[in-house]
Amino acid sequence: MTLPCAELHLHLEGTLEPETIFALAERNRVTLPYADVADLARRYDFTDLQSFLDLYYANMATLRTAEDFADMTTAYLARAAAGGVRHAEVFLDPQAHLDRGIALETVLEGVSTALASSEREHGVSTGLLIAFLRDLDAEYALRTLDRILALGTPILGIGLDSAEVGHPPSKFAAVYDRARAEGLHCVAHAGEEGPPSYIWEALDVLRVERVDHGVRCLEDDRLVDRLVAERIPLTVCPLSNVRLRVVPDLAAHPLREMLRRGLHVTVNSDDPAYFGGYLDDNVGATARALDLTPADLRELAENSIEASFLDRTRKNDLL
Ligand code: ES4
Ligand code: ZN
Repeated sequence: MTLPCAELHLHLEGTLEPETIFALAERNRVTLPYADVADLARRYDFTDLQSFLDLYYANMATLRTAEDFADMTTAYLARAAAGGVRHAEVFLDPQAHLDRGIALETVLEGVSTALASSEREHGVSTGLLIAFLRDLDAEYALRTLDRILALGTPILGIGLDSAEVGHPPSKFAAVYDRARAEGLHCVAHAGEEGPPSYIWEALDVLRVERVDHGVRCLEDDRLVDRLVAERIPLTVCPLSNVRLRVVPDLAAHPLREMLRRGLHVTVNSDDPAYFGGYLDDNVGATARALDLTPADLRELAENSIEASFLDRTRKNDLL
């Protein structure tokens, strides 16, 4: 997309391209269980969210130093800028690295250094969203949040990701209460594989300001009415939805219907290295598959900026 836009649903660890995974493995002397880049790329054939998550977490083994985290972040920002992204609010999964024995300081130093120079180097303003792994317990998330706050790393807000079904938002009520008390923004993945009731919970219990994915809201008319009335942004990721079989193909994606029903939808790339494309690729492929009009594309770009946590002045600069 050549229109200036914001990316609001992007997992930094989901930007590791197969070539980068091999380069990092060599740099850090990590042995990969794949013969070569092509062998790894052949495994990007997912049947559901969990089949993707298994590979996504396994490939994180190649991230060891602050430089690795900085390089991953910088490569994403450069690619995003080339696709028209002028602002990015990006997710990081610190617990996935803590669990492999990488220090929190290492992870945050690398990522935050790269984010801090992004506006100067790439013309992309940034914000960091700390995502908690919903399949782990809430006490661990709370401890991790407290440690990050104590380190003083600038963060914009928190999110909730990983295996959705069986891990409803309400499990993390205390984490979100704490984040809100600290002045952090609150978002959560809900209604990707999980039912509409998880979107209700994200709104009512976690009091999120945006819903990540949220496509299953269409199964509940009352929920759609509420999302429209409260102008809650949904960060939709079309190529992700196809690759994780949330929808059968792009032509069947509900994005256009969501726009027509007045939902505040934005297009995002989720895990671009795994799902077949960055934000501009998502917009281009979806526009072709769904015959989106120039007015639709303008609405999507404007929605992304409005749905961001930027202040009014910077939003107006980008609009
Ligand atoms: C994710 Cl697509 C998706 N859903 C849930 N958790 C995730 N973590 C990274 N990508
Ligand atoms: Zn996601």
